[in-house]
Amino acid sequence: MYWNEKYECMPRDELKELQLSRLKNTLERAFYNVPHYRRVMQNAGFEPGDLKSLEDLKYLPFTYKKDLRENYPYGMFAVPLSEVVRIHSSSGTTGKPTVVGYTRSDINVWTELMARSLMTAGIQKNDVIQNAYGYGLFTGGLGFHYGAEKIGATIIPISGGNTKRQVMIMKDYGTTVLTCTPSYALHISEVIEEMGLKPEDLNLRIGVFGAEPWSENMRREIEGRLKITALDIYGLSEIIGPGVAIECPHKNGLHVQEDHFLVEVIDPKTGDVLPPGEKGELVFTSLTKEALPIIRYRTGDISRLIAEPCACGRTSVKIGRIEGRTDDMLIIRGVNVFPSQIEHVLLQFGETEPHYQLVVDRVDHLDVLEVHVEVSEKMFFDDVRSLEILSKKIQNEIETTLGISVKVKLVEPKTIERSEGKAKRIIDKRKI
Ligand code: DLL
Repeated sequence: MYWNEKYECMPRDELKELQLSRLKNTLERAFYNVPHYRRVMQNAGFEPGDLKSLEDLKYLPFTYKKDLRENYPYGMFAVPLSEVVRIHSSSGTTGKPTVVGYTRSDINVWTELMARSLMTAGIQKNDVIQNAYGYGLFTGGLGFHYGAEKIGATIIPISGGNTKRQVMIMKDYGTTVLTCTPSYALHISEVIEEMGLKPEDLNLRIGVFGAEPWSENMRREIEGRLKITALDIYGLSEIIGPGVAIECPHKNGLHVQEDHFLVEVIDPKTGDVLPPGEKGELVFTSLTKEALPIIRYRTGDISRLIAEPCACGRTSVKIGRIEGRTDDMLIIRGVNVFPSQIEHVLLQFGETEPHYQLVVDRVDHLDVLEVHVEVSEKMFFDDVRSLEILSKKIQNEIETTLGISVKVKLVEPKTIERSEGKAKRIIDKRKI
């Protein structure tokens, strides 16, 4: 079942022509409306008119998360704010978030892509979708919401959290599709058991999970516990949100919505474009976005291109499951966290030393982040009460910055292992 067969199954020659003409428009839009793009393109000696074929894309400079940060909040927008109908944002590398904007047409495109994605996953008009992705600045909640309404399915905009209520609603409202992060799906499956229910007591049949890394093992676990088909969805705010790529039930890679995004895989060290099959960093270029055109965006996500035709009939190239990141970004309960954000907070406190470690674990399938930080010699001999107050203060500050709960553990001076090279700041005990 296709939502838009014309584009989902477009012959590749035709698709390439469409991509080229859309790419030309995007370059012009960016060059003439975004000072950052004009500057970097001029520095690279490449102007929009120089683009003759899709292969010329490799001459264009990359765009990085830091470019969005440096142009915070609206400097990368190619339209006046009066044309922007929605803002979303995600975590930045040091405190400042990345702000993304959408024109009415961008929202329509996103909705179309989410409608296609849901249909690709096998979801139909008569499904009842329980959307447990967070609603708000995060793109997950609203992205799924509008796509589900578009295909005429029934959406339950429950957002994340309050798991017992999730289960109760799942049972009482006859939910057939669950959308959330894969770790939350596992947690929900446990609570279902704790509440004395079995998958057979529910109507669930499909899950669409993403926003964080997961594995084939985790898929098997979720499918076994919930008795559903679990499919992977990929996206990022800078490109549009969820719906950049989605698995079909053949479970052999995620179809990229190539009429709206160009995908490349590059060697993260040299920047060279790699052929299909080779592992590297995903780089996306938007083809139709108005408010925030984005050229060769370095996602930091590691994957590979799968060019073989898919049995589902869609002609798009696919990407393999995300296998890791090129940087130290952690995803904790679906929220992107950079260690530098935490360091930034810690350095504001004179009572601590700049030696810290982030210990991440999964307890009952939920991510737990513990920040271990050394206190100064002087502080260490203070009374327990002042240490407690300090720990609480740090915890509050980090929680305000990251928007997720953390535990703070103050440790004795000189107990965090010193390194002679790159500091080992992260101990990730999660098994995915
Ligand atoms: O996580 C958008 C999204 C929402 C995708 C709901 C899927 C479902 P950001 O908050 O900007 O956007 O985070 C983007 O999350 O660069 C990846 O590192 C990671 N990510 C997203 N989907 C997957 C996935 C949303 N399926 C960052 N597998 C990306 C692994 C994923 N990592």
